[in-house]
Amino acid sequence: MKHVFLSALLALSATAWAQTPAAHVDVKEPWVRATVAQQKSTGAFMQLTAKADVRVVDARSPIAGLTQIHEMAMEKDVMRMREVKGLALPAGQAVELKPGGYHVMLLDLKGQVKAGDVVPLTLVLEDKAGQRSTLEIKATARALGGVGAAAAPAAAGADHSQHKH
Ligand SMILES: [Cu+2]
Repeated sequence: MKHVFLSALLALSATAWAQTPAAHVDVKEPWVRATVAQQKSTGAFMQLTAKADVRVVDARSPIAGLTQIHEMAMEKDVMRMREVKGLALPAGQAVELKPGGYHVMLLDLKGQVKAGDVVPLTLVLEDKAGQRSTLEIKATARALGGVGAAAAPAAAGADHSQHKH
């Protein structure tokens, strides 16, 4: 009796997992780097922790014409970023998407991203069985210094023009 009950439970949880793997990924502090006028691309960053092994295989955002998963890496002494096919999220391990490392690249931006803007992001996840699901994220735009002195005055201006309605 006990054995049968356990098998049924296991079968149930396996099914639930297959249908909603996205629910098993914890997202911490999602943010997008605010842009200056005319800037055509930016990055999105966050910390992801999956309960079971999954891969981020694609990303989408309505603010970008094209969205890719990128990594920054040294290539012949030069820091470059390049597109990766996917980003593994090993079970129980926090994976950091941060400046200088992995990030979601938002290209062909449809407009300026101002500090405080809420940017919707969708991550497409794939589990070991090849089953895909989506994870909806709301990232907040942050104006950060350190991108270069030229960006600072524009970022300050963006703060002044920010109205919340
Ligand atoms: Cu990039």
